[in-house]
Amino acid sequence: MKTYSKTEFRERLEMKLTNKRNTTLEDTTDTDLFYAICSILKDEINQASVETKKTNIERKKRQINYLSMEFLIGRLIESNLLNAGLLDVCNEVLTELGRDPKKVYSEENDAGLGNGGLGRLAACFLDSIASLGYLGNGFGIRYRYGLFEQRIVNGTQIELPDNWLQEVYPWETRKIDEAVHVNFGGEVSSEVDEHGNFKFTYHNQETVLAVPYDVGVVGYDNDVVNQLRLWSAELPSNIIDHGNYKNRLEHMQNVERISGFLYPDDSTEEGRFLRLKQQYFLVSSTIQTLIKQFKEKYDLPVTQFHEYHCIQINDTHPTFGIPELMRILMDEEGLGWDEAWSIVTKTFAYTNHTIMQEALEKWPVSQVQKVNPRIFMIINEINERFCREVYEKHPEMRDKIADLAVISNDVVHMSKLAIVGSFSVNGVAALHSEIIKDHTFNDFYKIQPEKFNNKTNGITHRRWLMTANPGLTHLINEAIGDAWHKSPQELTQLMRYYNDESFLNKLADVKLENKRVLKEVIYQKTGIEVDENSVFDVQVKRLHEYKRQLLNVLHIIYLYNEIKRKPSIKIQPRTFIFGAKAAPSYHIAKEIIKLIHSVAQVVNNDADVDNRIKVVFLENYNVTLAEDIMPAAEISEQISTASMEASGTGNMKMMMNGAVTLGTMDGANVEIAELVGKENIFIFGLSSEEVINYQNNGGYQAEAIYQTDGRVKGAMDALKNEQFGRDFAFNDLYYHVLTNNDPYFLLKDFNSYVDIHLTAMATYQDKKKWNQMSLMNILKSGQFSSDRTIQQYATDIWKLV
Ligand code: 26Y
Repeated sequence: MKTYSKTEFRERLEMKLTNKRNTTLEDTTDTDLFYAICSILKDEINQASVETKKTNIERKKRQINYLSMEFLIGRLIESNLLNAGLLDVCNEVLTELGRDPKKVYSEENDAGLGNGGLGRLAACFLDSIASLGYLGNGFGIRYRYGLFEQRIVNGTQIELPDNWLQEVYPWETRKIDEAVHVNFGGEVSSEVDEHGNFKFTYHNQETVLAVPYDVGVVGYDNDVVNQLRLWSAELPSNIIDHGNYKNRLEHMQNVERISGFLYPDDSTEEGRFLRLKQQYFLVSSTIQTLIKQFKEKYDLPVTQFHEYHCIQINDTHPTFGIPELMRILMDEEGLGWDEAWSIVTKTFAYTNHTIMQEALEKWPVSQVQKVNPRIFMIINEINERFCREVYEKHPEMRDKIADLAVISNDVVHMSKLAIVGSFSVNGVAALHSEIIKDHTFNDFYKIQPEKFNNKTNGITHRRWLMTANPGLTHLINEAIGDAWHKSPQELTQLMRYYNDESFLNKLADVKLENKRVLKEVIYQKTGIEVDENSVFDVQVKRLHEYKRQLLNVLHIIYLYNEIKRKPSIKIQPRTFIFGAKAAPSYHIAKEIIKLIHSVAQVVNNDADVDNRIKVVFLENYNVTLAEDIMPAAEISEQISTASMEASGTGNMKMMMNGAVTLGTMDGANVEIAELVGKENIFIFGLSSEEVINYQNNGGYQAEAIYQTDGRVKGAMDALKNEQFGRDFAFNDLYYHVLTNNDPYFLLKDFNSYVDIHLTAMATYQDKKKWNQMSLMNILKSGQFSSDRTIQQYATDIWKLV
């Protein structure tokens, strides 16, 4: 991409301000500046994108298509500037103009088209695919409203619509000429043609227009621009509503609802059905497009499709892609079942992100039929053929067929369909991939072991270190140069500074500065004044019982009661920082948010505490807020019940920014521990094996621990008495834990959690030692760059190299 001197950039900015915003440098607003910068960038991106597409067609290489119901991309301005090589010059020009670059960039709304980890992972992957120069595009939905905006009113979560498209979204290009029709519902009839083959025709279907909006995905310093294609649902203009405008308006609104909302949960029947329609909408529009482009651009028979296309499905949400590709190959391209199936099963690869039974997608047959009857027929056929194959080829598994079946008890099991139709099934961390093989999908592993593999997650170090933490980036560049920008594993070069006190002090200075920035954010958002010299202990992630925010709170309650018991007690001052959205209908999760606020209210204002502990809840945790939080974190709380967090990626973000993990041996924590060594991480609690053993034997005796352990009882009783809320406000939480026999092992792990905090705080007293731990975490974090992850996907699964 073009490089600009400061003068050139400034001239270009002036030109854009005049032409696009009808204003001048002298009296411009931050909004004008933001859109003018976007316009400069967009010119560069479009240019490079045209080149990338051209070379791709010429090279005729295999392409990866990443299908995901979620892309949590956040803001793009800084990341695009960085990758295009324009971040420094833009920052300098803005600063010389007396503008604060951060303020200008904050004009961009977060694109919150995702719930959490899985959506953010998809965004990091796109950045790495482009930065490594691979041919790969993302496909998702352009939700009119993204993940809800969280407001806290009197300690209670309120959900507001996320109106992210209120202003023009500068990065997208509407491509109406590439719109496709997606058909829902109706009936199917079949006839036998002259060759004795079945021909299927569809009637009375509802046709929806899928309009693509393309967002360029800029590779780092390599002139590559891939695409993220987001589909939007519209009413086709040729549909006639018999001149009844009221009907037409209703019809239009109904259709547009398909891409109306990102679903934060699936609590209502209507919501669930719409979600299912969204899934089919995504895969049908995408796969139709891939086939069409393949035929137009490559001039090859469709039987070679899999040689040029691989489709990675991000969890089971895009699994209907499997029957949809079958449908197109058979009903539209005229292939027979076996030929079509052979192509499909060489095209699809499935990533699993959870082993929690309640999160594995299952859809009633009646609903799948309603979404698209032909798709259901194909799923049914896939199931019958698969069951027959197991019966014939694996006699030892005959009594397991009911468990393996894709359809059982009138329910379609999406993960089973995904496994049967894919050539690869991967977990997202080593431990998780083992659990999948040994437990979750053990029966499938027994008959198709070759499909199963692991790809440990990663995060893009460009966003999570280079743009989020310029202070640390600068320090690292000074120390080891900038080879790590393209080869993040080079961060290990920092080992040279392990005993260098002056470097370690500089590292501590950078952290302190980042804590000051976060302190200001906290003050602006909550009015709470925190001490930048206290330890910043951070737990930010979606709110879920298995993630155990409640364990964190119980510990804070314990600390508070210790102080109350003995006000002169010596404790390391600490700031406990939370950020978490709860699914709108998840009652217990919302109660935990309330509890955090009530505890904060009491602790932060108690004179006995004397500011030694502060509790802060930052509302509306999202990608942008995370960019302020990660660089300031010192303790990274990763305390899920062992075996339940597939990987976690916040753990990697904080590690890369020099925080030390305090966590269980779960998800990717296990690999973090292995890399940094047991001395540079604080591990506590049951192992995943222990948890699974207890689960298989009906759990452990929670009540007994509660009755006999004073520390546990003290913390739990605080929920029942009125210490943190009038009218027994947290009775629900108290009884929820005890009457369900504590399924997340809060009480079982409580003591070892309290103890590991003591160890961590004792360690913190030795500043040099702490800085060394922090450095060790940073220098080993290159392993968790998504560049490493994508390299592995590209080599082992996608076969792009
Ligand atoms: C079916 C629907 C309601 C649904 C929607 C979203 C189900 C699940 C999800 C999202 C799951 C998710 O974000 N999982 C997380 O994926 C991360 C990336 O692999 C992991 O790091 C993390 O452990 C896992 O919980």
